[in-house]
Amino acid sequence: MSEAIPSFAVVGRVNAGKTATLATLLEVDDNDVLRVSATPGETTRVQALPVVYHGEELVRFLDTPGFQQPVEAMREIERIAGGGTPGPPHVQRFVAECGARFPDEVRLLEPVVAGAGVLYVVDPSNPLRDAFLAEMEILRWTGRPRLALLNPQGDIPPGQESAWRERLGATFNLVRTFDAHSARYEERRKLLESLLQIDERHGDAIRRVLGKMEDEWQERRELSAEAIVDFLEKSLLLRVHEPLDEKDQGLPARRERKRTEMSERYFKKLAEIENDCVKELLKLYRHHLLRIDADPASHRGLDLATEETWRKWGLGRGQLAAAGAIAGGAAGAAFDLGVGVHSLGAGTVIGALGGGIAAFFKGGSLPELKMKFGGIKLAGGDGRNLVVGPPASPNFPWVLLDSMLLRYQNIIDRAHGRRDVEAVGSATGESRVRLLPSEQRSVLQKWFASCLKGSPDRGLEPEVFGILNGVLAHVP
Ligand SMILES: Nc1nc2c(ncn2[C@@H]2O[C@H](COP(=O)(O)OP(=O)(O)OP(=O)(O)O)[C@@H](O)[C@H]2O)c(=O)[nH]1
Ligand SMILES: [Mg+2]
Repeated sequence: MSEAIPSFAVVGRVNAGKTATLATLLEVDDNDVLRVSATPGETTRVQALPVVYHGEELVRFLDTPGFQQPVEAMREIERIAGGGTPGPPHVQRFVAECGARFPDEVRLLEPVVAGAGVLYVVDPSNPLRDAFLAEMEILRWTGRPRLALLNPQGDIPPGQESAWRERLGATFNLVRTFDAHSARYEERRKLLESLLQIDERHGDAIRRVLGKMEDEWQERRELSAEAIVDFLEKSLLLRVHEPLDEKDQGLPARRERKRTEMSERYFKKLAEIENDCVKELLKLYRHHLLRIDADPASHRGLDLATEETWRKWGLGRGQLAAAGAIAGGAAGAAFDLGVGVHSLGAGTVIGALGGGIAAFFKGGSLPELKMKFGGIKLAGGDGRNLVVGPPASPNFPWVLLDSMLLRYQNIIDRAHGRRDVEAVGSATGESRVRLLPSEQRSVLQKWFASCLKGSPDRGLEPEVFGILNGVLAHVP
């Protein structure tokens, strides 16, 4: 093992979650690279996981097989020490001589004896038995810098975590919790910082890893903001066109059929645009086991038609009005909102809005929930066309944005150490756009309106990007 590259071996009882811990820390959700499994003894050899930035290996982690016979191995090392206090030379001899009887213990101790630091993973929902105490003793005798990680896999009985902490605190340089199934960026960063605390000799390399990690995270966020701006623009510009022939004009039922078919096509395309954005986000955050779930058939991805969506996502009525989504321009309809309505002039009215808004604002606590489309527009002159465009609801762009922000949240919440397949989903979580300051909502609304009118305001785009980048930075 090269002395120049700091190495850390992840050790612990079989099934403690060693591989899952590394998978989450290093963002590997691929079982071909790191096999996480409920079968004890899954990892049978030491696997090196180099942390490489731009071709340079900065730190190396080592996944190891779990302790299988810690008590017997401890006794063997004591025997080698011949009644004296066991220490590094005795562990070294154990590694050199006892491979046949203790294949797992020898394999996991090999890299430690060769100079690696120790990350000891325990599941504190297990009672603190002799076998664990034996593991701790052996690791103490190696004399290497040691960090203990509590990775709870189930409910911890009262008092048990403090018993673990107390015991570990006596033998390890530092004790931290790292839940391999839920740790996120912040916890990953803290784990790396803990390595600095147990082994300052490798400080430079670890600080460089931390710096690179921060840069990379920022870059991903910016690329995500770009992907979301692109998604919103494409969605708001989306129109489905169909020529309108003589028969369509003569037969209302036929025309209606055509419109239904076109709106289905519209939502299918919308779901495709949405899926493309989610795909991009999954790629940026290196997830392969999250399923993309926008379903064009049910429009589940947007769910604009359900009351639930309106209650949870998008802006409230007053917020919509303040953002300028409603500008009092709908054919002089009188709105009685009980809040200040800023009449910002017809210029800011979304092009596709129709009478639906009046119903929305005059209605009770909830908007009228019927889908309203840009409507059948007869393009004048030679080419007569049916056009299906964005739903007329002024909340449409806000619900689109909210649903994507919730997906983003779900993506960055997902720990790479998990191996279950899950839908990205958007059905949980509270509205994020409602938390935006009103000036930011106005800027976004102006830009949404320009997109809906078919000519995105390029001048506003940097500001829109900046706002979204800021929003993503506040997703924990
Ligand atoms: N609920 C929960 N389960 C976990 C957690 N960490 C690991 N597991 C599960 O525990 C089992 C063992 O995880 P692994 O990471 O394979 O454990 P290991 O220590 O590498 O096991 P071996 O290689 O067999 O020694 C798997 O089914 C994991 O999904 C956790 O934080 N929470
Ligand atoms: Mg393993």
